[in-house]
Amino acid sequence: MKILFICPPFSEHSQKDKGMPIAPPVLEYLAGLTRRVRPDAEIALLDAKHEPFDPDLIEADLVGISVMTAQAPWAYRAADALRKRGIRVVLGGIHVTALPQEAAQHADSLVLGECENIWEEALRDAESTSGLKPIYHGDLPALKGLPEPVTDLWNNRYMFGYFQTARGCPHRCSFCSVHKFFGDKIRLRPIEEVVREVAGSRRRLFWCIDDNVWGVNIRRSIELFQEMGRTVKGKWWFGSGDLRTVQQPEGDKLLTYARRAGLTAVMLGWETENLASLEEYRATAKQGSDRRDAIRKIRDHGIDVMLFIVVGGRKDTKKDFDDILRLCDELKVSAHPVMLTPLPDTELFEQYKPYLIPGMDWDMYDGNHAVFEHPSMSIFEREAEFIKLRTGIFTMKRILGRIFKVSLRGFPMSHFSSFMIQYPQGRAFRDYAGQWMRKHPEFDEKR
Ligand code: B12
Ligand code: SF4
Repeated sequence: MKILFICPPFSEHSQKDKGMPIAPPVLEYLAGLTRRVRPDAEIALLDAKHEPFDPDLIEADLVGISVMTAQAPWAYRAADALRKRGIRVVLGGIHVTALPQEAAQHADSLVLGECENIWEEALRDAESTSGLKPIYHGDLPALKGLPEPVTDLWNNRYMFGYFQTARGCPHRCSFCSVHKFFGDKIRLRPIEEVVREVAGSRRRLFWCIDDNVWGVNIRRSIELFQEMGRTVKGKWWFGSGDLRTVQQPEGDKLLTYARRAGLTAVMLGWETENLASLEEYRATAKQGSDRRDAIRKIRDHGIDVMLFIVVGGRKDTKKDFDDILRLCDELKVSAHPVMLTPLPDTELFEQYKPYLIPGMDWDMYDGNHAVFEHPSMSIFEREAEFIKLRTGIFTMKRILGRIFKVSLRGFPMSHFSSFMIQYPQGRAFRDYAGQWMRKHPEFDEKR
């Protein structure tokens, strides 16, 4: 059986520039899982962000498309075109799981939730006379013995691969899909399996896609980092963590071993400077009591920091956009701001339902757009502030200023990684900002 897995591109309203050179984890993982359950299958991968997609040229018995919300319109169009040619399409991923009735109109079959325990059955059905079932319900599998990603099927050269050590999150941030989809209890991969996978990979640079490389169980994080430091040599990675954990008494120990394990940069959910918004998003618990000090501490250990930020909520004003740039300058850190986006099947979606702007397709839910009414700011005002903030964060002067703030304990890889994370994001966003400004000639950058 010939199976093609596709990762849709960013939405048509997002940046055209490709950003960081990261191989889509989900495709490498699905290839690994498929090789395990159907070793005879012929597998191909298509990252439509980097490669052209022409449905008329696709030759496959089965196409699997992974769908995040912002990718849904592209995925549905692709699926419709492939099915018109008689190619069967399976849709899976977070958006499909949140809105199965919508997705079902564009697929022969849906895979809802995590697919480890049902993918073999779906492939068997695809070849049997009874055929694919309309829906396969995945569960929350134990993470022992997961297949390893397949990295040799690409036409492209990606600088960064990925690894994952856990799924699920006990926090309940209202804008986030993770605790709903992966559950609110953390499931852990055995440390020896993670270490074997990373050590054996032909790649040297990785993104650890865990939502909390630390932030749930400090003892487990320390053990993982100790083992990685002992066993994995000449490999470096970045990941996401929280601010609270490093403020605990064992914070220094955690950071020491994290750097020895190859951690060069960490993305932290600061979210906002507006305390009313922080409470509204239920994101206070993970902040700790002195988050500015937490940042200094991490950087003193030679690990670079990028803040995850949400702007444009209904409790935010123009000041909250300005405060983020001030914060970046004060702490000399970079930030990845997104517009607050009520994604389907999150608590925020229910809360903001009355304010959602009708007629906006899901590709507008990409974190760059204002998709709900605001008490005092128009759509244009919010998007203009967002453009100013995001382009302001990534000027070359600011990028370089930040790199020199990372302690020499992390030299040279943390400094190299700081550049490799910041520069492509800045370039991609400038490209997007250029498109946005052409559509909005009334925009005045200096205002
Ligand atoms: C890696 C990642 C990215 C990467 C790469 C994504 C990619 N396409 O591969 C990049 C940086 C590009 C990215 C971008 C964004 N991301 Co992102 N990202 C992630 C992250 C950290 C890991 C996802 C992952 O690769 N997991 C590993 C794979 C193996 O697992 P998986 O995808 O969950 O798939 C499992 C099942 O879902 C199923 N499955 C999935 N697809 C399919 C398909 C088939 C056919 C089958 C059979 C099964 C199947 O099988 C897998 C194993 O069980 C998640 C957080 C998380 N914890 O999941 C957020 C996450 C997916 N991202 C999210 C968001 C919001 C975004 C952005 C909009 C954020 C932004 N504004 O910058 C952009 C999207 C931009 C766009 N316009 O498309 C949300 C998605 C919510 C939603 N409803 O869509 C998540 C969940 C984060 C969150 N906190 O809510 N992201
Ligand atoms: S934003 Fe991060 S900490 Fe909050 S629920 Fe999502 S994954 Fe957990």
